[in-house]
Amino acid sequence: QGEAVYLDLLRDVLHHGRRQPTRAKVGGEFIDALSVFGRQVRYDLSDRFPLFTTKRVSFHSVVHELLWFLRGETNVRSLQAAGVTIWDEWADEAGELGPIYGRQWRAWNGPDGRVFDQIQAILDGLTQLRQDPRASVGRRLILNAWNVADLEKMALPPCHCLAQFHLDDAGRLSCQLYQRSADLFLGVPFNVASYALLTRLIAHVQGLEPGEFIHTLGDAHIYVNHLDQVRRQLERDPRPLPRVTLAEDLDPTLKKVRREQIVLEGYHPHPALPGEVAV
Ligand code: UFP
Repeated sequence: QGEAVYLDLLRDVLHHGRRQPTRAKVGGEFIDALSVFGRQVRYDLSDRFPLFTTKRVSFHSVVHELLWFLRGETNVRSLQAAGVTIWDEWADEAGELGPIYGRQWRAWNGPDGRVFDQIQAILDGLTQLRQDPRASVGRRLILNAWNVADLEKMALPPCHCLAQFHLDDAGRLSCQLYQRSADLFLGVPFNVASYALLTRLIAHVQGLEPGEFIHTLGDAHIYVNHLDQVRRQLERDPRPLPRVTLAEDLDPTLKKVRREQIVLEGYHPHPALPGEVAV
């Protein structure tokens, strides 16, 4: 059961995390967090989907945000039109977030004026690799959002910085993410679902089976204003994970995937546990 490993991590940080000051604020005041440094959690993607059940996670928001990244967008207006407000705190008056994930994934600007579409490069790399398992891209399928030259223009430096994809000899596609900073209560359930879905989408358009999502965490923390909710969440019994099915005719570039082409089934979570986000 995939969710148990996440709950173990929550318990680990609740019991062994060191209380640290942070730069983040809640209600205008600095907030501390219980924090550990360096953890790794694995989720099997071959059957069920890791959308956690011990509190409701908004799959709607996960899907819209990921499709927005995949379209290369960095303005919150189209997310807001879909009822998704998760990026609003960081946007300027025009709704802009600067060159965050969408820009880096789809249009990383090279120093010589060339523009790099990292998602398309991964799709093309997998196409090559399916034809030739010795293709040189085999261990180089990297999606990197940490563009040092652009960091100061971003509303928030990337938390999920770098992902590597991996195709095994059985045709299974796995993904390992390095997340430098992880808000375990609010951010991580979302991040896990998002990368699980990205892996499923890439596997689907390449005719591959989904393998594992491996989540490697730098600073893994629980903000102290979330401790009561975390204790309540840990008292709940996880339920069977849901399933996600994808339409057969997804856009092979993943730029024009539509919300209704991604269907969640069998999701019966415990009620939501609201918590205020540290900004
Ligand atoms: N955070 C996540 N996941 C995300 C995201 C943000 O956990 O996808 F965008 C959290 C981590 C941290 C804060 O609590 O947001 C970012 O702050 P900092 O840049 O100081 O690490």
